[in-house]
Amino acid sequence: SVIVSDRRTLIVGLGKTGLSCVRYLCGQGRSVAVADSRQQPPGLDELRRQWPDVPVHLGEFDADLFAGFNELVVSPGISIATPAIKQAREKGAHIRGDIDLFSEAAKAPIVAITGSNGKTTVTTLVGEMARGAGVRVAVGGNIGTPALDLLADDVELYVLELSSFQLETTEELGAKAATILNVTDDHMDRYPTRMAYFQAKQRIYNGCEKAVINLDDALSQPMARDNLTFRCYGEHRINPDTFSLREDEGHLWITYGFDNLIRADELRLIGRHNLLNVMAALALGDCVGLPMEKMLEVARTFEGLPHRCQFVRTVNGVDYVNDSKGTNVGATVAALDSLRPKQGRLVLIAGGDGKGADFEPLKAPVRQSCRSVIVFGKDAGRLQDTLSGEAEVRRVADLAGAVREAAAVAVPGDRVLLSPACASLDMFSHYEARGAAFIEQVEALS
Ligand code: UMA
Ligand code: ADP
Repeated sequence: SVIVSDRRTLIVGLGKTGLSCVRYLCGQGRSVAVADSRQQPPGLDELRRQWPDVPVHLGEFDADLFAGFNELVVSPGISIATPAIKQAREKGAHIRGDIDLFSEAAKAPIVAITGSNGKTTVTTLVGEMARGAGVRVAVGGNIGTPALDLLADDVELYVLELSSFQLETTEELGAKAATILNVTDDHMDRYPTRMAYFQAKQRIYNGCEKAVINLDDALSQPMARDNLTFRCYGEHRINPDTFSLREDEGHLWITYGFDNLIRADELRLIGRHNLLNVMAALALGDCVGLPMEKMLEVARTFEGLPHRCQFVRTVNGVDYVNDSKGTNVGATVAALDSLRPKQGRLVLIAGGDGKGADFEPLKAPVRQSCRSVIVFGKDAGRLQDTLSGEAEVRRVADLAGAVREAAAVAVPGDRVLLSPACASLDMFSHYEARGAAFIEQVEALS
C-alpha cells in the first residue's frame, strides 16, 4: 500500500536528540530533513554514514527554509523562541520534540521526573527500584540516552528524566506517574521570565494519571487537576497516604501514613534533600505498583551519584566534598543546609556561569554555615557582591587557586565544599570535568 502523507518534517538540531529522531523517523519509513546551526554538529558523521540521502542544512537558521516544512522536531538545546522557529509556527507548522514522538510510540507505562534539582538522583533510584523488583525497565531522557532510543517491545516500564527544555515541546506525555520535584531558578539565560520556566515544567502533567506532589513546594503541584489522582510527600505531613518524616525513638524516619518505613541513617545518601528524593522515588514506584519492601531494600544500598554531595577525602582534619553538579542556587542551598559540620564551619567554593540567576537565596545559608566563601570564574564578581556581607569572601583566578585558598583558611573540623551554584562551561567542558579537577587538586594536598 502507498502511504500518502503531506508531512514535511524538519529535525532541528543534530546532537544526541536529533540523531535519535532521524533514527526513529527513518526507521518508520518517513522522509526527513535536518538543520543545525553549527558547522560541525556532533551527529554529522553518523548521519552521513547511515542516512546519506537525508538533506542537511548547516549554519545559521534560515526562516525561509524552515517555512517550507509543516512539522519541526526541535532539539532541547534550541529554544522554541528562536526567530526561524517562531516564524514557522506562525505559518502553521507543528512544533514538537522527541518526547512527543516517544510518548506516541511507547507501549509501556511511563514514569516522568522533572524539577530544578534531584532529577538524576530520583530517576536513577526509581530505575534501580524497578530493576530490583524484576521489572524490565528502560531509563533515559535528559539523564543521557535519548528517549526514542529506549523504545523496545519487551520494555515493561519507562523511567524518564525530563528537562524544562524537553518539556517545552511536549504536548501530551500521558505518563502513568509524573512529578515536579521542586522549582527554583535555573536557566534564566534561556527563559524570559520565571513563569516561563515554571510553565514548561508544568507540561509534565499533561495527560498524566497520577501526580506525585511535594507538599513543601507549591510550584511542584499541577495547575490543572482534572482526571488526576495524587500521591503526596513532605517534611512534616503525617497524613494518611502521604510520605513524610518524623522523629521517633531518637531516630529520623521516613513514614507512610502512620507507619515508619526506613530510618534516615539506614540510607547511604546524605542530607535532607535526599530524604525528599527517596520519598519521591517511593511515591513514584508505588504509583506503578512496585512492592514497598523491595523499594526500601534498594534505597538502603543506593550509593548516590558522583559529583552530588560526594565525600572525597579528609586532609588535616578537614573533609572535602565534591558537589560539582550543584549548578544552580537551589542545589547549593541544599548542600549548605545538609553538610554543615557538627563542630566546624563550611568553606564554600563557588563560581562559574550563573546563567543569569539571582544569588540572593545563598545569603542566609552562607551566613549560618560558612567560615569563608572562595569565588572564581565568570560570575565571581557578582557572587562576591552578593555574599560579602554574610561571610569573608576571597576571589581567586581558578579552581586550583580556590582549593589552595580553602585549604589555607579551613581549620580541623571544617568541611570544604565545592558547590558552585553555577554552570561550569566558562572554564570546563562539563560539570564532571570540574568535579574531576577538584578531586585531583584535593588528592594533591598534603
Ligand atoms: N546547539 C546549537 N545549534 C543547534 C543545535 C544545538 O548550537 O542547531 C547547541 C545547543 O545550544 C546546546 C548543544 O548544542 O548547547 C547541545 O544541544 P542539543 O539539543 O543538540 O543536545 P543533545 O545532544 O540532543 O542532548 C540533549 C540534552 N542537552 C540539552 O538539553 C542541552 C542532554 O542533556 C540529554 O542528555 C540528551 O538530549 C538526551 O535526552 C544534557 C543537559 O545539559 C545533559 N541538559 C540540561 C541540564 O541538565 O541542565 C537541560
Ligand atoms: P538534576 O538531575 O536535577 O540536576 P541531580 O540529582 O543530578 O539533579 O542533583 C543535582 C544537584 O542538586 C546536586 O548538587 C545535588 O546535591 C542537588 N540536589 C539533589 N536533590 C535535591 C533536592 N531535592 N533539592 C535540592 N537540591 C538537590
